Amino acid sequence: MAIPRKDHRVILHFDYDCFYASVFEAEQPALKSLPLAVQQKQIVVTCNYEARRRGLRKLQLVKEAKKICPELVIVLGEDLTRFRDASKELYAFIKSFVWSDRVERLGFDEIFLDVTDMVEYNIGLLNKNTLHDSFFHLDRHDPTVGFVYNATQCHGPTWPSASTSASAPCTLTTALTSSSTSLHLRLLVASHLAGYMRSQLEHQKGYTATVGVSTSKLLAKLVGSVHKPNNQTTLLPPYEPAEHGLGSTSNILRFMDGLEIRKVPGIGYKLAHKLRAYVGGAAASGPTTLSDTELGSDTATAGDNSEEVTVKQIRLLPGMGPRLLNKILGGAGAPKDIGVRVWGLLHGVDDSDVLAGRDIPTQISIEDSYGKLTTLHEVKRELTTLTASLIRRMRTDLTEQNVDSGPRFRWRAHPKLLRLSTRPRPPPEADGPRTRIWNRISRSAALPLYVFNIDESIDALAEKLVQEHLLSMFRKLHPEKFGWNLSLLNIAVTNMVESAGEQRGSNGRDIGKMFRSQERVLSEWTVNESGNEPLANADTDLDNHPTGTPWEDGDDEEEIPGTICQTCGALIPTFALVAHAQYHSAPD
Ligand code: TTP
Ligand code: MG
Repeated sequence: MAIPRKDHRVILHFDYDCFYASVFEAEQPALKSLPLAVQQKQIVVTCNYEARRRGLRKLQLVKEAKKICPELVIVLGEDLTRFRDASKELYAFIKSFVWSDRVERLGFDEIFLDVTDMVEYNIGLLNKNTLHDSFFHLDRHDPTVGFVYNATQCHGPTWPSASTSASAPCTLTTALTSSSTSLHLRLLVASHLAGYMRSQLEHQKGYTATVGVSTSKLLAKLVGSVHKPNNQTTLLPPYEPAEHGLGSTSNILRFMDGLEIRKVPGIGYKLAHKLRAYVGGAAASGPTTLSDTELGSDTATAGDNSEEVTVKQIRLLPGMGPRLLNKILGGAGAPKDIGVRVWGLLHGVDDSDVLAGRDIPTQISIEDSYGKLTTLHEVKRELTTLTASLIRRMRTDLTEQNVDSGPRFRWRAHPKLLRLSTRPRPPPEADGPRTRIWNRISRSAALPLYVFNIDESIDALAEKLVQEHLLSMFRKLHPEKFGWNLSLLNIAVTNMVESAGEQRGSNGRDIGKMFRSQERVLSEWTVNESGNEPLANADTDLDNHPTGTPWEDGDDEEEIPGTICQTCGALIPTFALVAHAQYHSAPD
């Protein structure tokens, strides 16, 4: 089956190395030479490379880590403010290099960039006679801004690597003679931009990153992780199989084939489980055909599920294709075209665009986790603390200095809804071994206008919001006087409406009108039940992504932190849940 691709784009993926640890190192450079670990609850969520050299790894018990490295310096990383701030600062820095606004954040420490226009512009200016001494223009309007580079070869490692490659290494000669000439040249030029940006990031900001260069978000992210840390990898063409040849001539297929299926974004815990089980079942019962499978859907859940399975193993199973994948992966809650989508992913297909960055978040949420929260007195105290943080964040992220006459600050956007979520602990016996995430319950209501009063103190506003609104929302969520045992409280403001005409692409709604109608709603004090709200982006399974792309929405990072691990009690940001779950499932 022919799989069409959007190969004309050039996409970079940046992943900062040991991000949380690097944030502390950037604040205190002396830490760089010491083994450094960031602790949340009793877990080392990340550690720097000095610590990794001494045998430490991410997601290790603090106790164990100290045993391995008694001189370990441990810093506390439960307050995410510094990581969020650093992430925003680095995003702005990286964005400043890129011409298009297609710069998308994924979680705190990953960024995708669409640099197609910059690369094409620079290819247009290449001078065949001085390729060794080319100049990469970073500014279309100022020809002096840029850097010198050697356009006869790629910057940094490639996949396949120059030494192991059956195909020729990434040089301009191959770029100009290969059948996929322009693709080769685009990737070669992009690899120099990636190298330059990495060095600027390190020298100007003190952070190192691992970068992937390819034509889609999926491939750029996957190939980037081949050489870690502080390095980059370019996925070389050919990207298409030779016209009459076998699939193995495509470097995309060869690269994808070697990956464990769980590594592929979009194939999350659930899908990987079903695929592994299917492979286990197929191995046990001999070659399987589509009609075998059609005889009984139980095949999909039989078999040994502990084995790692590669993309190649799945792809080459007898009868494998979108139809069989639909049989294996379909079912309640799965998108109808799950088979086609996963078949595409196994072939490295991801047509999703790098999304333009927004500087106004879609929502702001603050939460905390608790070992035990059982009395109304404690709830009120915690709600007040969280609400004060929320209002502080609203003021930081949603206001700007007023250049006109009038008040000193103005709101750039107004959230319309206030949402309170809690997560009650289920009784122990109700909790099967596979339940990794407890459900949240939440209620929403119109956000009262007084919250936007900048002249009022944050503490007074927080007290008022809790007394007049949040406590009553809480009682509606938990009508019983006691007996509930909460593991989490989250307060969020959502349904952001940008102030008229301020933001590019803003639909310029009339805020005054909106608030007048909101007053009416408020006076009736209606509370909307949002029911059992599943954790957003809790896993990377495609069936959690109704849009059909394997990517989280970068703007939704405001939901971070995500959830508490039941096994170790650590607070895990949503984007890190998968890696964290793998940590617990890995044998010691
Ligand atoms: P990662 O990108 O997984 O890790 P990293 O950037 O620390 O290290 P690497 O060099 O291997 O990329 O996660 C980004 C940050 O997310 C990490 O610095 C700490 C945080 N995190 C958690 O808080 N809990 C977790 O379980 C994981 C995996 C990460
Ligand atoms: Mg990282």
